Amino acid sequence: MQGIIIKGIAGFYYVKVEEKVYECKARGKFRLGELSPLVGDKVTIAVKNEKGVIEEIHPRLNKLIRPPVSNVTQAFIVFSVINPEFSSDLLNKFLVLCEYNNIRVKICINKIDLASEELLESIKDMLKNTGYEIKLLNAKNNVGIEELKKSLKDNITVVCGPSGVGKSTMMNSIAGRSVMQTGEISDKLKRGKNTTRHSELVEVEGGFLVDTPGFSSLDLNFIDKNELRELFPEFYDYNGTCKYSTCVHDKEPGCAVKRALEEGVINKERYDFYIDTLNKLSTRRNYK
Ligand SMILES: Nc1nc2c(ncn2[C@@H]2O[C@H](COP(=O)(O)OP(=O)(O)O)[C@@H](O)[C@H]2O)c(=O)[nH]1
Ligand SMILES: [Mg+2]
Ligand SMILES: [Zn+2]
Repeated sequence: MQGIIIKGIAGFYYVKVEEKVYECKARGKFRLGELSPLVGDKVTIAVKNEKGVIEEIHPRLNKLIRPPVSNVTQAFIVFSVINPEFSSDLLNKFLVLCEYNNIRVKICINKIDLASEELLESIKDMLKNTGYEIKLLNAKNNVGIEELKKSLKDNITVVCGPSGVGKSTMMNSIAGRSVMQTGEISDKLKRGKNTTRHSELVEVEGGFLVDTPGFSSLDLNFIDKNELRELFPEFYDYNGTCKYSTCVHDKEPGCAVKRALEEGVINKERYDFYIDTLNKLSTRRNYK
């Protein structure tokens, strides 16, 4: 039978096959080898007396480290306008990570009940010509939730962003039931109780949602500096139009990206973030 791993706890994997969930062990070869099962994996299992064994792990589309989940196709990157304050640097890091893993993105700006128009305009301006979708939400009052729901079908969607922005509130609104604990206290408890948090796929609207722990920093150190330019969608239009094909859009003459920057077509904050990241990757001192 073929199914998907929705949860893993203490050596057991819970594999959903159509409407049924089977508790499975992994075959020995997976425990010894490099490849061990991950939540999100599509697997082939053999079942005997209701007990399953994972026989095969199907090729992965991608593999995230934090949270440990595979085959993620979509990300809701959640920030709040305030409490905690919006960080364009952290948003840009999330965007680069999603590009790297080929994950479609919806940027969710939450707590718009507390919003200043000015901030929203500046976020939109920063992301002009990137193609990223921006959704404005008031998760606590179900504003903007319906549209997100419609995009879940057939996707594994991670909900990521800093702690306290409203990810759990949003997931509960989307699911229409309490699938996640919300509020500061639960976050503190979670951190205290389980240092190793397991991820879990929650089935909603014909797709799966995954919660992630709140990040206050992200590591981009593993990215090849020569590939970084491919992770900025607003540069795509200029592929092959710089004077040098190896142009990393930094100090080279005849750079089409820099021209677009000067013309205001590419946003300066995004470009500066790109150069800053490029420089950090070039020196590679544990870039955090
Ligand atoms: N004002 C306002 N508060 C919100 C909204 N969404 C969530 N919150 C509050 O923000 C706090 C953190 O929410 P939570 O979902 O636990 O955030 P998480 O850490 O990202 O999972 C809670 O007190 C929520 O009630 C919103 O749209 N507006
Ligand atoms: Mg939470
Ligand atoms: Zn260039």
